[in-house]
Amino acid sequence: MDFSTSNEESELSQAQTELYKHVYNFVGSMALKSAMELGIADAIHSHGKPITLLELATVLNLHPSKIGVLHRLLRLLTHNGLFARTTVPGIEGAEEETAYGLTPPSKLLVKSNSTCLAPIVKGALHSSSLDMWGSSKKWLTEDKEDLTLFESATGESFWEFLNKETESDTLSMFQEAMAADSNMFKLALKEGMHVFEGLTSLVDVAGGRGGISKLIHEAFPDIKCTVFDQPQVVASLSGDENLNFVAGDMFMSIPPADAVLLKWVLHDWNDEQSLKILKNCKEAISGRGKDGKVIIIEILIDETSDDRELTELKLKYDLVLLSMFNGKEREKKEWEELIYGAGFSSYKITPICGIKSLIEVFP
Ligand code: SAH
Ligand code: P1S
Repeated sequence: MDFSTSNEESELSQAQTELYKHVYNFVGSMALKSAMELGIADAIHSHGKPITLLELATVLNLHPSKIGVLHRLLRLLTHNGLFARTTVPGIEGAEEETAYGLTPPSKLLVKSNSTCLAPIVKGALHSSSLDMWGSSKKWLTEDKEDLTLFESATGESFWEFLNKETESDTLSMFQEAMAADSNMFKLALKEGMHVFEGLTSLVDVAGGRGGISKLIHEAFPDIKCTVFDQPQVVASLSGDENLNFVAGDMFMSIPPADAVLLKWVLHDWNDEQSLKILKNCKEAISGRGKDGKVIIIEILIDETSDDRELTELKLKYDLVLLSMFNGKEREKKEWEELIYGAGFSSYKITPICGIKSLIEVFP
C-alpha cells in the first residue's frame, strides 16, 4: 500500500488547516481578554523583570490547581508574541527556570503606563460587541433597511444602549476606550505639529471626554479648544480657559472655529450622515475663509500600500463598525467622494499612529 500523500490529499489537509485557523481565531482574542482581566501584564511590569509561573500564579492569587491552566494560557500567548518566554537563574544554584516577560504589544496592557490600551481590549471584547453576531443570519435575511446588526439583535441602537441610565458603566467603558486610543497620539502629535500651527481655535467634534483635545491643549496652550459631544458625555466635565466642553448635536450645528477635528467619528456613520456632518463642519470653519480646515483622523483602507495583515485588520474593523453602527471604513475613493460631495476643494492624507491616517480637508 502506498502511504505517500497524493496531491489531492495534501490540498485537502491544507484546506482543513486553513479553515480551522479561521474558526479558532476567536480563541486568541479570548485568551488576550483573560490575560487583560487577570492583569498578567501589570504583574510582570510590577515584578520589574521576567516572572516565573509560580511567582505569577502567586501574585495573581490563583488557586494552586490553576497553575497548569495558566501555563497553557501563556503557552499560546507567548507563541503568538503577546508575551516573551525567557529563562531566569534558579535560586541558590538550582536549574534555570522559564520566565515570562513583556513584548511591545503587551506593554500596551500595563495599566500604569500612559499609553495603555487595556480599555480597548475590555470594550471591544465586551459581550455587547460579541453577542449580536448570533443574530447575523436573521439580520441578513430580514428586509429592514438601515437596521444595524446590534439593533436587530437587541431591539435598540448601540447609542441608545450606551445612553440608557442603567448602562452608565457601559458608557464609561466606551468613553474610557476612546480616551485610551486618544492617549496613543502623544508622540504622533509632536511629529505632526505643523497640522495645528497657526490655528487660534479648534472644535473637537464628537470628541468624547476630550482625550485628544487635552493633548493638543498641552502642546498648543494658545489654541482655544472646544470639545463638542452629546450632553450625557460632556455635561459633567470642566476644563479651563482654553479647553472647554460644549454639549450639542453635530447633525444640527457645530460651534465656529478655525479648524474642526473629527477623530474616529465618520466611521460610525453611513455616507449620507457623514456628508451632513462634513457640511456642518464646513459651515463651522467658514469664518476663516480659505484658511480654515477639517482634520479627520480615521482608517484608510489601502490594499496597494498596506500589507495583507494590516488590510485584514482594517476590513475586520469595517465589519465591527457596520454591525454596531451601520458605519464603515473607507478607501481613498470613498473618502474623496465624501470630501468633494460636502463641497471641499482639496485634501491631503498623512499616515499617523498605528492603523489610522490623518486627512486634512480644505474649503
Ligand atoms: N472623537 C473621540 C470619540 C469617538 S467615539 C475619540 O476619538 O476619542 C464617537 C463619539 O461620537 C462619542 O463620544 C459619541 O458620544 C459622539 N456622538 C454621537 N452622536 C453624536 C452627535 N449627534 N453629536 C455629537 N456627538 C455625537
Ligand atoms: C467598536 O466601536 C468603536 C470602537 C471599538 C469597538 C467605535 C469607535 C471607536 C472604536 O472600540 C470599542 C468598541 C470600545 C467599546 C465597544 C466597542 O466599549 C464598549 O463597546 O470595537 C468610535 O468611532
